[in-house]
Amino acid sequence: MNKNFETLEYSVEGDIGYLTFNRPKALNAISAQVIEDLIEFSEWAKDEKIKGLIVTGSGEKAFIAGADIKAMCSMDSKEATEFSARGQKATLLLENLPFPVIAAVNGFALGGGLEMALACDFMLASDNAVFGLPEASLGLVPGFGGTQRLAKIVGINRAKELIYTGRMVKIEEAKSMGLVLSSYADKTQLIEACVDLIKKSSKNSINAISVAKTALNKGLELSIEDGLKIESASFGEIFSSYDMKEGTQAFMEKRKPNFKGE
Ligand code: DAK
Repeated sequence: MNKNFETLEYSVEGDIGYLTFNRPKALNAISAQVIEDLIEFSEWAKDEKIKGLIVTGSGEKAFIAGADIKAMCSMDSKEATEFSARGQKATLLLENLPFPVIAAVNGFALGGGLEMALACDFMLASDNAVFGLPEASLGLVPGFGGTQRLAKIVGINRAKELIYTGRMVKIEEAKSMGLVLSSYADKTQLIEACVDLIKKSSKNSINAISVAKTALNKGLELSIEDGLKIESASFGEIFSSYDMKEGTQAFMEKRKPNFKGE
């Protein structure tokens, strides 16, 4: 089902959802309204029966050029804490949606924009993509999870270097540090690649993917012992699913499985 918000657009084609950050005049910068829209969207979208979600920014120039600097200028400490808390809630809801979520990074992904992309499962990007956490150059610190999620992907040394210097990273370097999986000549090809990836994963059980995603996301926070407990529980849970019975039965009958996502 299509659904529009003041700052976001959501549409469905086939069984793929498309979420677009839509403030092109401000290079899709994240205002308080964007955060509220994203929370409302994510709380609603968790029940969507889609096989994957592609998250992108309107236009060709920017995915998201960061938190809205003009709006942040006038915040006091209390408002900034609230803004950060709501932003963190939004990224957590996005991170835990029960289907694959791909950030299609077209152009600038800076500050809060990179933090939004980090809350997705992974990033594919266009060749003109530029990444960075320039908060320190504005006298700020990353406030939407950047100090936590970046290091888990690129390692603590590289994350510190990027946050301390605030420097911009171009696409080849972003791929070499594991921040981006692959890149494409333009936005059209980028979206096609995201669709292709979701189509490949949608041949598998969305139920199994969702359970594995929860185990992966939760496990990253835990010791190996506690993470393995989550894996065991997930493994047990999946044994009562229709898709597990169908997938294994289909293998034995030498046919393709007909998954229902339950
Ligand atoms: N906020 C507001 N407006 C922005 C913006 C932003 N982040 N980025 C761009 N814009 C606006 C520009 O002001 C301009 O608007 P007009 O002047 O036309 O009204 C329009 O978008 C087009 O931008 P430019 O004219 O600057 O375009 P250029 O091609 O020349 O440059 C650029 C593109 C992306 C290099 C440049 O716009 C730029 O440097 N933008 C700012 C990038 C940046 O520093 N991003 C990080 C923001 S800090 C926290 C929560 C969150 C955060 C921190 C703390 N807590 C509450 C604790 C996160 C912080 C950030 O994200």
